[in-house]
Amino acid sequence: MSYNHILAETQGPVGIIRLNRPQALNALCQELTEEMGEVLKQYEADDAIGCIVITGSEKSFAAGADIKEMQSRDYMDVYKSDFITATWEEVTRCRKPVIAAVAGYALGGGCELAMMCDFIIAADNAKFGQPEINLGTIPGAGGTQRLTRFVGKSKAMEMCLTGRMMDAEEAERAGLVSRIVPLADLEAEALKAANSIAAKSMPVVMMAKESVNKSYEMTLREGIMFERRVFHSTFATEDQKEGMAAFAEKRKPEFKNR
Ligand code: DAK
Repeated sequence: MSYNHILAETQGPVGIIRLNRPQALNALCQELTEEMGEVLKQYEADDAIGCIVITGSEKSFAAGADIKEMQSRDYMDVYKSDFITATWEEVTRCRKPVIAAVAGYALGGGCELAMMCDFIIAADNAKFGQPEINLGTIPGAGGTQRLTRFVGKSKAMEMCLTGRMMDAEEAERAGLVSRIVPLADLEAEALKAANSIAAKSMPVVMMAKESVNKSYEMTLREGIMFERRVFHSTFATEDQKEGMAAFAEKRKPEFKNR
């Protein structure tokens, strides 16, 4: 299936979404977010897919929501239509892991989209920022909340109030990205990570993802109890039996996703 603003392809067990609006530095227009949401749902439903990668171009992951599309909308319009929220947050509904492979600009909604993914691998030319303040607005897809959780109040506040961009080195130091790779290796490294995840037991990967995400929503005591219960439940899977047997027998596990 072909789309107007993204390229979707699968490579083995990895579903790839490439944002593809080069003339607008991959600005996230409504149609692009609808296309992305549709493909994410397909990958979620496809048992052959074990991990998803969202990426952009070498110059830009995404330079934000499409400012030209947004500029003429008024309050009642965005409020009543729950402006773009419906399609934007599809990535947060994925139970399978989603990796953001970011090169170039990840600004505004682009930074927010990357932060909605499970982790970010950054090329050495990546630049992150929440420049909405320069447009007379504020982040609207989680920037004030997720960025603060990633990098702490002081840096998040500075970025949201001044619109200053962070380069890849600063983003890694601050904990926004899991690691930096040379631009030329970004796709290969993201695919390597995605293939490594896809080779594990999918239900157990989903349990691990859910458990890490709970740490954002629960107290430590509740989160640890949630983890404990999920940990116990992995012992009901065939894959836990296989994983531990394979270790004891000094062979590679063959997970059946059961
Ligand atoms: N929207 C529309 N077009 C954009 C764009 C954007 N965000 N960013 C770049 N473009 C377009 C430029 O207008 C230009 O188009 P032409 O003039 O050639 O037609 C083309 O892309 C190339 O851009 P530049 O000529 O500006 O390229 P430079 O290399 O000189 O500069 C730049 C690159 C990234 C520094 C610059 O383009 C820039 O500052 N762009 C805007 C960045 C920005 O302010 N981003 C935040 C947008 S607000 C929500 C969800 C999300 C959001 C809100 C709500 N809900 C779920 C409720 C998100 C809001 C935002 O992201």
